[in-house]
Amino acid sequence: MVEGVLRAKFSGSMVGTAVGDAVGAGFEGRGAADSEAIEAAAAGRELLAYTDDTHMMIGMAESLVHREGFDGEHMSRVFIRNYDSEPWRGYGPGPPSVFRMIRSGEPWDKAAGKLYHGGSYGNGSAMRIAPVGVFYHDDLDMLKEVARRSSQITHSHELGKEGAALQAYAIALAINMEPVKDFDSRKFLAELYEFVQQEAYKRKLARVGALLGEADKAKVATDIGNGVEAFNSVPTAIYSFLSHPHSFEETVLFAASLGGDTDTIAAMAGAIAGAYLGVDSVPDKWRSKLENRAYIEELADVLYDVWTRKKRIK
Ligand code: RVK
Ligand code: MG
Ligand code: MG
Repeated sequence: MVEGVLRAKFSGSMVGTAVGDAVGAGFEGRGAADSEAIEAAAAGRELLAYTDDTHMMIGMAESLVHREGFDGEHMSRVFIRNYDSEPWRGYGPGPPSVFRMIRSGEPWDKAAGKLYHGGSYGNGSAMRIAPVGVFYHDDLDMLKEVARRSSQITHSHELGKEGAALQAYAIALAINMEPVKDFDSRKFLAELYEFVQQEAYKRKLARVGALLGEADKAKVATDIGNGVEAFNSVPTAIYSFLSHPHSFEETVLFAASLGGDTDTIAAMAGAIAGAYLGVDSVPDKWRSKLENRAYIEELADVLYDVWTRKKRIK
């Protein structure tokens, strides 16, 4: 792939997460909305501020850059440092409890297992996964391993880990494809279906296939899910992309209008769309107002440079 195209895809996935998060924020916990209402709300805001989804994605990228790859202990420290400086980003209940345990001496890969029963299956480890999806796009075994290990820091339930791995895999597939007119949604979906092992995800991805071509938002939300659990939101983000593969804007507006966990579903849908279409597909009306845009774009660029350097050494 041409250098500039791949660089734009790295940036597209990270900026796509942040823009999706910011556009979807403010509509959480409600029922389905009109895309026009989501668009009008974004247009009315001076700044598109992001939430914990993007804040944690930034932490993932900072750690990958600093360690030139995955280091769980380091990544957990970066999460804690970032959380301590901006705890008001709207974190779910799980991660701050894990951070407290790690701060008190619990090992980074053991703390999360003490939450809920057998760890969290919230979507918190999938929503932040874009940097892993792009950095390991050319090594899918490592991608799966690192997605699961990074999830282990805060979301150690098998369904949490598989949700993070599935979202990373979707991003990697999208990165590895040139955008084409006749994008084959069913082929993309079939690859994801082969990748997952848990029955919960097989079932949800089968629903994604059954509903492709349906415009009924309420049915999508009920059948595939719009909740905070990874299995009720990662497949929904995938559906949002697969039903609008040619448009970042339509993908994000659809995802954000499904109700429920709108910021996170739109963040994950935006991550896949941005990885496929590149950062220039993100409408300027949103990109120009994104909070910390310059920093996020710079981070994506540096992550790309680290990836290039490591590839040359290999
Ligand atoms: C506020 C039962 C479980 C569970 C288990 C449920 C931000 C719990 C972001 C829990 C995202 C919730 C979101 C979230 C990300 C998880 N048994 N219930 N084993 N595991 N749950 O606490 O980082 O918005 O109801 O790990 O995944 O925008 O409270 O947080 O929307 O899932 O939070 O899981 O949240 P947590 P998170
Ligand atoms: Mg959030
Ligand atoms: Mg959310």
